[in-house]
Amino acid sequence: MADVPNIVVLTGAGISAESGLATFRGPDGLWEGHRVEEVATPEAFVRDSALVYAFYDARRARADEVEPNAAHNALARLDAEWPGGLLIVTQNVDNLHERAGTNRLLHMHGELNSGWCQACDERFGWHGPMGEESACPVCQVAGRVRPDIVWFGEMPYEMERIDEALMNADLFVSIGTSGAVYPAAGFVQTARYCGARTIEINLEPSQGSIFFDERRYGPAATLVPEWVE
Ligand code: BJW
Repeated sequence: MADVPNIVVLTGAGISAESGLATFRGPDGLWEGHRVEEVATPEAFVRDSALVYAFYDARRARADEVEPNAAHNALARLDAEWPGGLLIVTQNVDNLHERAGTNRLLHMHGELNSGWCQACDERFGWHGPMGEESACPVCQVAGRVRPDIVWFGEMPYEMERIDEALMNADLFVSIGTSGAVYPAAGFVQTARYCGARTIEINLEPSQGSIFFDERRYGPAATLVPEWVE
């Protein structure tokens, strides 16, 4: 299979927009008047944990109400049928890629349906609300469970695996992300430097649009199936 190209796909909030999940930086990108940079930090969690729990409770509940769209489904088809290397790296914390059937997937910014105990350092599946009173299902300690989400200033997950895939990629495709948040915003440059062809699929040019060899602008649920076919 050495001559089958290796593909890395990066997805962001824009791929879930047509499922009904809000993006972060668009006109509807505020949550009760707060910018994501104000709630998605370890400092915000120390300062006002109730606010941060409420932010993720609302998003966890909303994510359960929506369905994968044609873009998630097309990537799941690609995953099932592509004979070469493929890694889908999502910045999204919803589970729409896996609900569409994608297996070769990494959640670099964590998952809404996961909790992380600060007492015993274990991670575990989490459904329903989380709060100050929540007890860890592993060590039973209460009050030390936080959303398993990568906040600003924290190290995104699986960076070694992602870097390796980017270095071996022949094609890098970025879908539905503004290119405002690092290190994900820099993946296009790494992949390009290592010889990959680069494609951007987004509603509008991202902050790193100049680094893409090919740019397709419009809704992901239309453009991603077109690209996959
Ligand atoms: C559509 C559409 C449709 C709409 N169809 N498209 C280097 C330079 C400068 C700063 C830094 C740097 N390195 C690190 C930093 C600091 C910081 C950072 O990047 N700050 C910036 C604000 C400048 N980064 C970090 O702190 C990260 N950690 C880190 O860097 O650790 C050290 C390290 C060093 C070296 C190597 C590795 C690590 C951690 C970042 C954590 C981000 N966390 C969040 C919140 C948590 C998750 C959650 O609650 O959901 O993750 S922030 C938020 O932004 C969320 C997202 O995953 C992330 C990206 O947003 P995304 O997905 O791009 O959404 P939007 O809304 O911005 O864009 C949507 C796009 O879709 C738009 O363009 C629309 O047009 C489009 N669209 N509808 C197609 N239908």
